[in-house]
Amino acid sequence: MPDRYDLPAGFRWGAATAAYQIEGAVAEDGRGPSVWDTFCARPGVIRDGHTGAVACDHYHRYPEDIALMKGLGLDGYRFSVSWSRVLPAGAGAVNPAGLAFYDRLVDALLEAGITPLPTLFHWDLPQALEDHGGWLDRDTAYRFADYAALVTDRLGDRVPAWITLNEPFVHTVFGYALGTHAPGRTLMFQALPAAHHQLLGHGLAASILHDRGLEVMLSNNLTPVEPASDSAADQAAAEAYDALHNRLFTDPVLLGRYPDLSALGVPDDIYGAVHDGDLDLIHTPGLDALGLNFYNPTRVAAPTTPDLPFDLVDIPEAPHTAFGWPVVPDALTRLLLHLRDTYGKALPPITITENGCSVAEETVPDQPRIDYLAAHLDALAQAVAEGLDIRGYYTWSLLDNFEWAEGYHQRFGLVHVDFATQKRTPRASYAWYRDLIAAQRARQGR
Ligand code: IFM
Repeated sequence: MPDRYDLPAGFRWGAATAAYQIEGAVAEDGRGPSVWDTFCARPGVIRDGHTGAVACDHYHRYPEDIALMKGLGLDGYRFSVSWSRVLPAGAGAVNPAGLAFYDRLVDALLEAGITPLPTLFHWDLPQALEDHGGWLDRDTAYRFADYAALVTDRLGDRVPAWITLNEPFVHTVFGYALGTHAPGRTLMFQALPAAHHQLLGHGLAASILHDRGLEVMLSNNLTPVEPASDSAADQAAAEAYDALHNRLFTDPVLLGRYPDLSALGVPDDIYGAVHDGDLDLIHTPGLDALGLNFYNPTRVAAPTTPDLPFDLVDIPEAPHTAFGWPVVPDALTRLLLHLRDTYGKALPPITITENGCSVAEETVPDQPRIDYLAAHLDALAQAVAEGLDIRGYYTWSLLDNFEWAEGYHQRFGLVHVDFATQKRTPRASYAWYRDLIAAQRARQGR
């Protein structure tokens, strides 16, 4: 039984999901459409034409899913709130049935002894706001703050900590630059105002939450960037990619400034999106913890075409997950130490808000996932041993779920879901994680 991690007292063990990936019930009880409903209806954009219309039917089956969490012995559960379930048009009229669902969910979690950790935005923007420009429109940041106020008015008495945004890098790049995710825009670097407006929305919401005595986190998908060689050209390409993937989303929040984006050809004011005072609004509220979603490092070489200032290349010597992502656990330690070296005293405590892998096996045996999780926890423990303040670990994901453009093909769950019958079957990794949590508790005498 694994009991070897030396982690701080109070370290929280959790699992994570997101609304569009598990809830289903997309047209029920007054929910309005989100960009993902619209995008999934476009032919050819999602593998095998899958959609999140039913997903894990968690909207109806949440008591069973909470029983699974209780069986794991989780301290915390990270889920996201569907903006268009509570505000069907993104702003204006509130849907009481939508708020009531999250009320029931939070109460049931607390009843099970599990602390809810909600994310306010995990990519499912109300379609009505997208119709006005989505995150390219500055006004969306203000609508996000209103939505944050509404949801925390209702749940803030029972939910102490909140994540504002999930992975604004991925949402901006896949959703607005490349068009492989909703809303399917292909603006390349002209997409970056969407990044700024998400960060502005974060800052505005963070102030409101702090005024209410709530803790605020932001979950970034960060990757250690390694140049393919020590040639000056590969190193310059790696720096350009690091600015885009990592620093663009972390520097404004922790340091109050954007990194130099000139290698990407992006002007300092991000095509006029950055107004006077915006960086203060983003930076001043501060973060109570940085949420870190970690999957893999990225190797970068000098560009081979004029389209981009970098090429992303494989890491052939590493094993790969079913998704084709390289498995390099010690890159997590390197990333954590790099964050400390880069941000120093400006770095808040860290919570790992996602980490996990998809495996090829459809059903219960999932040894590759156990190996992946164990090696990444070793890497995390190593960073703790070197002085990093890490407060918790939420694995992605509790359940197999709708994996965006991959549909139901990439299975990340500790629990297998048969999408035809909705039967849940805990995998070997479920038992492994349960035993790990129990052993850690015993080790810490709680
Ligand atoms: O499923 C996603 C999640 O929505 C965001 N982070 C990465 C996961 C795996 O791709």
